[in-house]
Amino acid sequence: MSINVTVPDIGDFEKVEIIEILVKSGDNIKKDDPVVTLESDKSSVEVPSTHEGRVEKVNVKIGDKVSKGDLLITLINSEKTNDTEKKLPVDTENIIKEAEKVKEAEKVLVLDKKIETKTKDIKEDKKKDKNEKILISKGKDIDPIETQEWLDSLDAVVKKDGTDRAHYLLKKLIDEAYKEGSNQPLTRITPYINTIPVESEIKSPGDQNIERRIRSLIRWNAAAMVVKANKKNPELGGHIGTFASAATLYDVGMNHFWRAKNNKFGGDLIYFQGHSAPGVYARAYLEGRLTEKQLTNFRQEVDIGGLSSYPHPWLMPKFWQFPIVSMGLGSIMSIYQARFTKYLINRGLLKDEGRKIWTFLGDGEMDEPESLGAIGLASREKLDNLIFVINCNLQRLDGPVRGNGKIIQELEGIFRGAGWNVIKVIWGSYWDPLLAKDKSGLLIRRMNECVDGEYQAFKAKGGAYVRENFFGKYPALKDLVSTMTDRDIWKLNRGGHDPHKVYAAYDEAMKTKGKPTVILAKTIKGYGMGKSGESTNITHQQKKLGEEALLYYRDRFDIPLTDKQVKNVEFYKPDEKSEEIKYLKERRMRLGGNLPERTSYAKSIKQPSKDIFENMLKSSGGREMSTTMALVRMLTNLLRDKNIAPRLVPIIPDEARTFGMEGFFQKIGIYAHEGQKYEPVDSEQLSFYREDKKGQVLEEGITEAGAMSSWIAAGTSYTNHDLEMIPIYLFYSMFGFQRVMDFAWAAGDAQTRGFLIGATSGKTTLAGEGLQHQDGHSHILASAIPNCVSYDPTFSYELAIILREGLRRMHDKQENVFYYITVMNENYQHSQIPKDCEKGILKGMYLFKEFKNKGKTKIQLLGSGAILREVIAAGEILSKEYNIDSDVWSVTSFNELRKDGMAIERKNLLNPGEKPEKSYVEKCLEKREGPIIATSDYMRTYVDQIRPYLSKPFYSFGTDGYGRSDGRKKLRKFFEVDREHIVTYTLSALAKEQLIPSKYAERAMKKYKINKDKPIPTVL
Ligand SMILES: Cc1ncc(C[n+]2csc(CCOP(=O)(O)OP(=O)(O)O)c2C)c(N)n1
Ligand SMILES: [Mg+2]
Repeated sequence: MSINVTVPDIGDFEKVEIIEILVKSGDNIKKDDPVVTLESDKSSVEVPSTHEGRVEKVNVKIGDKVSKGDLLITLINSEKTNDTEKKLPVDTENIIKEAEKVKEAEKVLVLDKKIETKTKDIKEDKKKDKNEKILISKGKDIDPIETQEWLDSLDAVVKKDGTDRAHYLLKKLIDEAYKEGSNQPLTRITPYINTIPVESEIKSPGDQNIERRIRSLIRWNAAAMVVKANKKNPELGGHIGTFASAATLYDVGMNHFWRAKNNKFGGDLIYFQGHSAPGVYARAYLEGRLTEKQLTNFRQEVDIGGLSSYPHPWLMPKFWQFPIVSMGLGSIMSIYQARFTKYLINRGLLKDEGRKIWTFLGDGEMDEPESLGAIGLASREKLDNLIFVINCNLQRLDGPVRGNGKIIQELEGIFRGAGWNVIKVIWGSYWDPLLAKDKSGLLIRRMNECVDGEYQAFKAKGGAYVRENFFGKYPALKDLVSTMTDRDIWKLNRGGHDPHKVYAAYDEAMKTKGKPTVILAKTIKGYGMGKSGESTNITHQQKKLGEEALLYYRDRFDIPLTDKQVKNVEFYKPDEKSEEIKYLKERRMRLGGNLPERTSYAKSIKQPSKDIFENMLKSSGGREMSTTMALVRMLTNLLRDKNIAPRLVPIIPDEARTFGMEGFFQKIGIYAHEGQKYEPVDSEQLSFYREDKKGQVLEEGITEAGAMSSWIAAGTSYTNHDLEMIPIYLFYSMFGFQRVMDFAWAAGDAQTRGFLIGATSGKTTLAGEGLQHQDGHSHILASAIPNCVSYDPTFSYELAIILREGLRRMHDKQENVFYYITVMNENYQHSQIPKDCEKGILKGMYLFKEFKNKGKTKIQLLGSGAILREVIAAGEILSKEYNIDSDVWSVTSFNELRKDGMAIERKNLLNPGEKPEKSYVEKCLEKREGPIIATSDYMRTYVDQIRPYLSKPFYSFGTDGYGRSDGRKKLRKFFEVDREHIVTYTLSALAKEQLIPSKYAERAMKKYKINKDKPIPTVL
């Protein structure tokens, strides 16, 4: 049977051009195989076959314009309809359905009846109640006996049916009360006590004595490292107080939970809080991974063998994995890391081994918008592979995080409201007997009413102060601790310093399904530092401990060092055969190896065959298109390559349609961990919004920070998952680096590999949108990142060469660079690749055209990106109307030219006796005649970068100043980068160089109506 494959619904488009035919008659094709590619001026999409079969006839040719319903090909059907096999006979199916319906109806009936009688009873009771209404004064218990009855009932339910049942009943009661018009109680916050009750705590299997000794040694060495460095040179800085507060939180993880990467397991990923790095080094020292010399050289990295201040993979590439010392980045980056891990699993690229992502954050850090900005995504996507540990030492750098409130309660409310599993670890085991004894609830009440400013003071001022000011408020509480000494009171510990409580919390977090977990651990900043900074406002900055303080610290943690050794600030490492070292190593061995450790066993990706890019090197003929469209076409082609296709990760923050990428929705699907639960409104159309569990596109919504975090996760997958991926993140170029520069910097540090695409770039090229949208500086920002390679191409062949090289360098040769490429939305024709320009395209410039009119005067015209075409047009005018010859250079990257110039200049200066080498830009231009006029659609600084490496007169033009909305022509005139201004300024520059009389420039100004009195655009 012959089947027609026609043009499907393609939305509002009519008469769309066929640019590729992907099948020929005789081909055997499958359902969904692409048949043709259609391209409108906005997007390019492949049309998939609706059936499987052999192509009988192709009814269209390249260049044809088609609309919905037009015949594309005919197929001879070879589809096996196994529907009959799968389907049950209709009668059987109906019988089953009927039976099921009856069953369901019965169930509902029984339930209904139960509910009916119950609600009737309740309603009647309530009516009664309402009549005998008692006036309730707010907050006071007007009937304690009744309250106790309710509490007893609850207690009975918990005992008989468990907490889940109690929770269910409470929820039912609340819902019922809501229906009756009562105010909803605030349920987001629980009392200021531990979430896990003592009786439910899972006990640590560890040897607590040894673990305490190990922890003490780590504490000592971490503090000694900072003190030693600052003794040597007070400039070096460092932090003691932060790790001192977090030591137990890390130790329990290291001894019992965090599994390393090895040949059997992918490894948990741990985001260590940046400024607790000394503690991480101190443990690695005991493990024998770092030497004493390295510890001595903490924060002295310039000579080989030092340790970096914070986690910087760039500086310690075999050790650190995640650069998160810039506050706030750790939270969002790890959320997207957890999401990307699930993405790889759902796409079938990674085995689900139950790996976890653990993120350590400061309580002060939670004020950063990036810290909380993505927590909704984590619960929405059910990231149960994610565990946050927020070290709530109640302090940040200057003072308390919430002196007048309680940060733990505030964070509990926020995270619980966002759908996270919240585990509060507030009080240590010494509090358990007191809480058990306190039948009146007064202790919890006191705990609830104290604010963090007070809690901070309690720990700074000692046991007697706590007795008076905490317990002393209520006589009954004072009595509760009457048999305890001040020292006993002082010993009442906080949850985050109690390994039992921490263990129980971690254990529960590991078991939690269906949602992410946050552990809010209450600790003391500068724990153990005594007068020199335990829980004081200066703790964060404390980096020099005097002799007395060091001796106190030694005694506090029982470090076996003599006074003399303490005064010398010596490190302490027990013998390899000691119990401590054996225990520590054995724990890590059981957990698969060392942490943190950065490795990569990713295989490089086989590069696509040349023909994938071949089409892009040809002239577009009469066809006009934008470089954005050219890029989308290239990506479409890459998706046909079996090696590249599965590894591509297109990332878009809600601009797929702007960039003409909606064809990807249908082709590779949008990643959605729950698939698509609804019939999309545009399901009839070819490019419908198709969500899929195996979807490939990361459609992030409007979050550049989130999209960037995804890009970093994908671009470091080669080390975190041993799987090389190719992330390509397209953004509005103005909302790229400008919005997420700190992430881009961290991406460089993390050695992220992938493409960033600044779409709709150029200040005069994105017409209409105006001041906040028109980008004239993203390349300047890109140039600040040392391992970012950036390009501003004009023609599709340039883009193809750059993209191909990027793939080769990053994903085949596995170089640690990333690419920033700008593309435009201006449609124009693209010429065929000129001969021998590939090297120049990659180095940053090549000779595009020579205007040889045998004129006497000559000029070098340099242009880039969107403005190159204006420069070419100016060359033509100069040649035709003024008899001035020119060489026109396409500068694909002023940034790359600068890098080369800088390196060569430095080399020459370091070798003054030798013949100087020439930079690439100098080599290109030295033998060429005439001054240089260079123009781009970016601020002049971009172009000026090559000025130092040239010995000829040099004039730069660009788009300095705020953008504004208008058409491209007017904008280019306004910023003086249109062909008329380039001609005029060229004539003027030639006059200045005494090469032609000034009258030509004056005449041109009149001719082109250039107003000399118009102020420079930077002030407009
Ligand atoms: C974006 C950013 N701003 C400022 C800093 C400087 N800084 C380092 S630590 C710190 C205080 C951190 O307090 P908190 O998050 O509570 O961590 P703690 O040290 O108390 O564990 C500040 C302001 C930074 N690292 N990053
Ligand atoms: Mg803090």
